[in-house]
Amino acid sequence: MSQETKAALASLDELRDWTRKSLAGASDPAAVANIKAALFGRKAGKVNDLMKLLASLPNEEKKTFGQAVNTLKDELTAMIDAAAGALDAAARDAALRSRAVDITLPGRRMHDGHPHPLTDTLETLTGIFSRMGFHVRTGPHIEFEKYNFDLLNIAADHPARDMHDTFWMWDGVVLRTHTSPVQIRAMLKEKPPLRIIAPGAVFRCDHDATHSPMFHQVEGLLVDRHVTFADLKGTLGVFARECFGAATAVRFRASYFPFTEPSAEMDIQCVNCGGRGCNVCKQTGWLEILGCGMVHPNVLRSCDIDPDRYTGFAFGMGVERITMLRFGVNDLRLFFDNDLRMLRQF
Ligand code: 2NL
Repeated sequence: MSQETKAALASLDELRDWTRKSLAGASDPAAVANIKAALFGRKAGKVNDLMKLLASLPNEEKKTFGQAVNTLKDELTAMIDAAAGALDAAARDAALRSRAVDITLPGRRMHDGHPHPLTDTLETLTGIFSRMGFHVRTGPHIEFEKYNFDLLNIAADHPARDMHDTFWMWDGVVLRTHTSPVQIRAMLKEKPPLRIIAPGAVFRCDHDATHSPMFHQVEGLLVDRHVTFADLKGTLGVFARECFGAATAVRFRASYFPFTEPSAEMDIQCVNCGGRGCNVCKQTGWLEILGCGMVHPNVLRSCDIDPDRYTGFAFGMGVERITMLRFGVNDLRLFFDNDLRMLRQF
């Protein structure tokens, strides 16, 4: 092999070494691009310069050298691609690392929403009576004095008016003090047989540890032919067992309401002590949970229902009181503070 060809082949090795070193020192894609241009640039490229050597070589050795140049070209291209690829991967790696999320950190706790305990009780109570065939009826919070008092056998000079510390809106218009007007409206509009349940907010001008100016009631009314006090006791006994458990004992005590005669209050065996006596039931073993009675003939008459043909029973209960018993809450005001530390316990 001629001296010229040996020298030419040696310059190929030099170029390979130069490329390797240059690429090793290249720290970004631009540096790699510069090296590529220095090798393959159309005018000043080192690989093009090699081809110029070809002319000076003996003819029979040109093929060997030409093949060696082609092999080198492939090698250099591969080296450049590898270097560019490595820099690319490193850049991508760095970018990902800078945005890294520590998946071992604890997540942020999501709190599920749920109905307010009073809503839960309201729905439980209306659910029980709905399944017994009562229809839910609602009415306005602002009521006529007539529907809230007069038609309920509570005359203007009736002492029972003082029992209800009434918010007066205008002459003859009040914030309803009970949900009875809903049932009055039902009796005036829909004729017997009637089975309705009236849940909702009511208002009394009274505010202390055991009274809120706005609270909730569920009242019920059933009017039909031949309805007796036995129907009342049976229905409310079923209700007590559905609401407080199948083993719940009930008792009825005589009471007074102007809109019912006779009237009674229903107690259940204390949910806290089972009747043995504790501070929840004030050592009596019993808890009062509702008032009830046979609808007063005057009330039926004032709604154009003939008391000689129809009789009925009615009842009313405080939703806050029942919620306190169900969940063991001892202060009514906790229901209205909307303190999440309280509400999340349900
Ligand atoms: C109580 C007592 C009661 C009624 C509500 C009623 C309604 C009509 C006719 C007759 Cl339209 N009565 N409602 C009857 C007896 C008792 O509520 O302690 N509530 C919290």
